[in-house]
Amino acid sequence: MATVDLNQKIPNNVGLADDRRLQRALEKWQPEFLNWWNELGPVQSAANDVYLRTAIDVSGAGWAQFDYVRMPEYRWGIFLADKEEGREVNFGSHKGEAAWQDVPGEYRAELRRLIVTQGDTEPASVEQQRRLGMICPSLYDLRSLYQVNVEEGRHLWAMVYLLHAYFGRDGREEAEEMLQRHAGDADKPRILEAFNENTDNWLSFFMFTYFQDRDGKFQLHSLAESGFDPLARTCQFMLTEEAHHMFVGETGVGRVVKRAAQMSAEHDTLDIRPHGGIDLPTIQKYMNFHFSICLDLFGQEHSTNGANYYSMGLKGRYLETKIDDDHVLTDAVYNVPIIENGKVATGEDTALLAINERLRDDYIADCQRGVDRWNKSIRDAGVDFELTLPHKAFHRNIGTFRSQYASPGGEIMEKDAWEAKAHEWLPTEDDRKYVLSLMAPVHEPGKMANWIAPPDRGIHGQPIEFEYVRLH
Ligand code: BYC
Ligand code: FE
Ligand code: FE
Repeated sequence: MATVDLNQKIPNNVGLADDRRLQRALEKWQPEFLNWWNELGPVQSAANDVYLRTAIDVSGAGWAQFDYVRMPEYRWGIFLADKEEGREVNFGSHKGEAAWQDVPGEYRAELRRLIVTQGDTEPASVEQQRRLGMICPSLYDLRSLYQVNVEEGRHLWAMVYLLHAYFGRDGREEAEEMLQRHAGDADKPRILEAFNENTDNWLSFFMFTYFQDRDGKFQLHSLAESGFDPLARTCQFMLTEEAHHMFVGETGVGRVVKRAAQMSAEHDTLDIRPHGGIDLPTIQKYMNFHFSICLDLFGQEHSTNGANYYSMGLKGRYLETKIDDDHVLTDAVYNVPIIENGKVATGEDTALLAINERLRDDYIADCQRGVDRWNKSIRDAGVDFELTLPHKAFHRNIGTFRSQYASPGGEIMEKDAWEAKAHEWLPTEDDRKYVLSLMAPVHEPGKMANWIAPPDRGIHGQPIEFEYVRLH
């Protein structure tokens, strides 16, 4: 069950060959996916040989095979974590019932919406990152970008499989639409705001994989708790791939920070632009931007959708089964931010209605850990600067703080005063131009662009100077 035959037309561990209808439907979608990949995936990449890992097994160690692959020939497939016998719905009003192997009819619309929203982000991120390969800071980084891209493509397959297998005709229609909405498209944008943003430089890419893929981690964890077993199982396996995306983000930002700190120490100034570095204050601004748009991805603080998804048993909390409470939350409360007398204060909501906020809080705590590590490397270089996550009220477009003007410290301000300060807090046109001006491709194996430190080690035991991508 666990091992996957990569020679099948659609590699899978779901017994696709035994379900001819489903197999035919997915084989019809496959060329549409490839067309999309060729048109809107990584530009000018089709002929490159890329040292990629491909999933061959879903059970723990040894799930990956590493080899040179041309991306259009990547074995995108359908992999579900192994079934856990006797699994139950672990939360909500159906707690204790056997986990559902089919879609519960009364929750069909909600479940479809969750799967569609999750699925939509996957191709969106590939579209957002499609031009980055042209300006890679090293072959090592180019390979990381491509690895992330093919896996996001596979994550789309994961959701499309669920739509095809469990939602009949409207599932197939949703699968088509996944390839029709596009990141940043004026008429048919992607569903969630952050997936329409421009990601045209590598500092943004690393921030994206640190902060935005981490939203993926938390959302996938919540869906991995689902009482709808096929969704839970597919998300469990997606999480193993997700870990690498966040590694790319954490080490990527970490290497830019390390180089900035080195240059700052060497020249005894934070202003390292004359030396071709990305200065720490600019890194802080990019962090403010990416973190704040990602906080929006958790939805409103007070959400009946969130409460319903939970009570229906469709979407749980982070590490639901490890939490010590009744998992029904009829009487529980949760602290939520409110605005009182022009200040951010702490209010109380029912735990059910505050499900989104709780996940956002779990996410923030997880984000902070990498920031602490980056700060250690700044201190180690002997530089007096500290990166800080902005307050959750800062630069928000969903929920309580929408249409508010809060500083990164969390002070609510007048619009004019905020706007006069915004250039200190968010990347300006000039900052963006400067960062973009540094983005020139580096193609010599082992060589790094000047603004980024080399990684500590290579991929899969290979040296850093390994030819991770053979360009053609
Ligand atoms: N943008 O009740 P609320 C990943 C809408 S990332 C635009 O708070 P809910 C990945 C909302 O739809 C993980 N609209 O919303 C990362 C609702 O609309 P209606 C992606 C937004 O439903 C990197 C209204 O506002 N997975 O995998 O509780 C690379 C009321 O809001 C936004 C998921 O998101 C927004 N940010 O929460 C590749 C999991 N936020 O009903 C991949 C599935 C809210 O008024 N999705 N709205 O028309 C969900 O669980 C929920 O849809 C959300 C939103 C948590 C996103
Ligand atoms: Fe993903
Ligand atoms: Fe990801």
